[in-house]
Amino acid sequence: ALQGGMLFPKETPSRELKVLDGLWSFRADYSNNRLQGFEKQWYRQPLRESGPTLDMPVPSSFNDITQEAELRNFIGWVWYEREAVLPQRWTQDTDRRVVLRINSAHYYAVVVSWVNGIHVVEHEGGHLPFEADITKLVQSGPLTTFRVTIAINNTLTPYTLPPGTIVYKTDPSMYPKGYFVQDISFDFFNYAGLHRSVVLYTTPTTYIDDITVTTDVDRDVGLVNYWISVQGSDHFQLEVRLLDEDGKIVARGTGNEGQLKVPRAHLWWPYLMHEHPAYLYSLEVTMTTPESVSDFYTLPVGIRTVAVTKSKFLINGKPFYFQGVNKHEDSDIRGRGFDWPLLIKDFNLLRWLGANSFRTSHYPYSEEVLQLCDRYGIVVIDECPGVGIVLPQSFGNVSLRHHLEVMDELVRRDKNHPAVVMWSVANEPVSSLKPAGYYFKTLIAHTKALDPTRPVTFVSNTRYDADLGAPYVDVICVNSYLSWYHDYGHLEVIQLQLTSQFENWYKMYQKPIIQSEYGADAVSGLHEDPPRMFSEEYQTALLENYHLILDEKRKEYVIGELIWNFADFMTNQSPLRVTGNKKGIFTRQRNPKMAAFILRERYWRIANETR
Ligand code: BDP
Repeated sequence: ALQGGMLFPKETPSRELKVLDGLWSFRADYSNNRLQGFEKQWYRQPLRESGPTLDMPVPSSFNDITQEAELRNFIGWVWYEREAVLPQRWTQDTDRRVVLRINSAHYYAVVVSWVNGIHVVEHEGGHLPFEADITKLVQSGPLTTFRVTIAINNTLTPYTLPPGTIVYKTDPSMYPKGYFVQDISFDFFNYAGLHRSVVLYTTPTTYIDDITVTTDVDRDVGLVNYWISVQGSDHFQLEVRLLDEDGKIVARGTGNEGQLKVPRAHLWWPYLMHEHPAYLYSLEVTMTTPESVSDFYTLPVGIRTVAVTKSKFLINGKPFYFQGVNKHEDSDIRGRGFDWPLLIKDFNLLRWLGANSFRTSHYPYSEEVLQLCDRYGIVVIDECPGVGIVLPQSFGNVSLRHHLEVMDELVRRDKNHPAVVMWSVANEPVSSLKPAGYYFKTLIAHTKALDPTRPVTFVSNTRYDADLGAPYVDVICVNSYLSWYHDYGHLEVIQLQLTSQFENWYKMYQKPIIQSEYGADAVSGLHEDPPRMFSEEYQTALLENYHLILDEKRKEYVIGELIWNFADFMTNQSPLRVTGNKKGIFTRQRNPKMAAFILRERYWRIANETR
């Protein structure tokens, strides 16, 4: 079980925040064993004293920043360092806690972080935040300038999420001595670095550590259940107030847990499903102690329900159809690094498209993304980094234990977002392997225990009658690439094959189905009529064939369609990929291909039908 909460760090009247974005000093450790940084203790002194450094922007992947192919493809430890100047009151007032938070250090990362050369925290896993309480360190002397050093390793093993393997090439007639490459079974570039902000923030010494909110609806009364944990002292009082969008108090409560009742509640509705979608209340939590310490934290709350029947996905009791996309955190130069302009552009494109949902393929996205989904009413299938699970070892106990922990961390971080309506524990695992039954049974049961309010799934490309994990999911998510990876060039088989696909799965499991991926590569600007693979016409024609069958089956038990992919994205180099995966309906620079207009027309038509 995890210790402590992971509330999004923000300024409140009792909390300060210092964002350490900008230029950091950087060095990749090219020594043969990649361990020179540890052996020579680079963290003891400013990094520039142990050798040359690069200027590295944070947040960003490091891979595409320089002109060095060696750095783009680097595997091993990289070192980041910068100084932070702290206000005197942070280092002198002992009624304050100072916390270092790393929002993500990608990819697989054992992050070792030091403050002034003193080890403070390690973490495994590239997409979820972790923290260290550094109060003692910053309050131990007269210093107000601190050096933060972070070492990140992007090596994947069969036991990391996602998994990978290092392959040593030992034939001296073909490869230099010590040569190795990383083998991965997932289709996106293994970007690495400090992909999200590193921040310092303060709380009082007795503080609100975590808040959990679940919601329900009883006729027109909204029910908001809350649990609050406080750390630092046993003597405190808690008050909660729920405010509507006009700032009017609609309910009050006291104590660690309780239920707030909101008469005539405004429900949180998805985009396009209601004239006022995404209604958010604010839960203001106030903690006070007899010594008159106070802490304040405000959480946005969307009141909504989620339920799954044999053939429907219900939000607030009404059937919801996922018309949306799969995404990646991916763009030119910054790789997987967080970027506000890109983010807002993507949301504007989603709304232009009439998309009401996306899946966070194939890893948890930044918290800012989910906050915007809450505000815009974009529904999210929240996926953990369980992608490329194909090796038998990756279904063993070591992997399972780590996977359970990642779900602990994911649910802890994202549990309060109304936009998140379902967890996805994996993408395209080889779920026909014998241990997959136990693996998914355990993983899904664990996730449901962590969060009994949301359905759980994983995304399958296994045959319906060979999938040992499917019995445990609430919703069947199927990927298929008809007339792309099979019968390529033969658009005429799609309708028949897709019909069989849906009917087989439904007959076997009697659960609602999402077409969780489908698509075709198209090189923007490549035109061919009659359509040929890789042209925009082929991509469009393929989608149109899928849509004919989706239109039939969505009247029955198909509850969604998520195109692969929202935008072109970078992958490893391979003869299958023309500088990356080109299945985007937008280019990597977010310009529309023909397919974007087809989908736009379709999504708005479906929205208008059901409104
Ligand atoms: C699916 C994967 C996705 C790939 C896609 C493709 O889930 O990550 O990018 O195929 O090959 O199998 O385009």
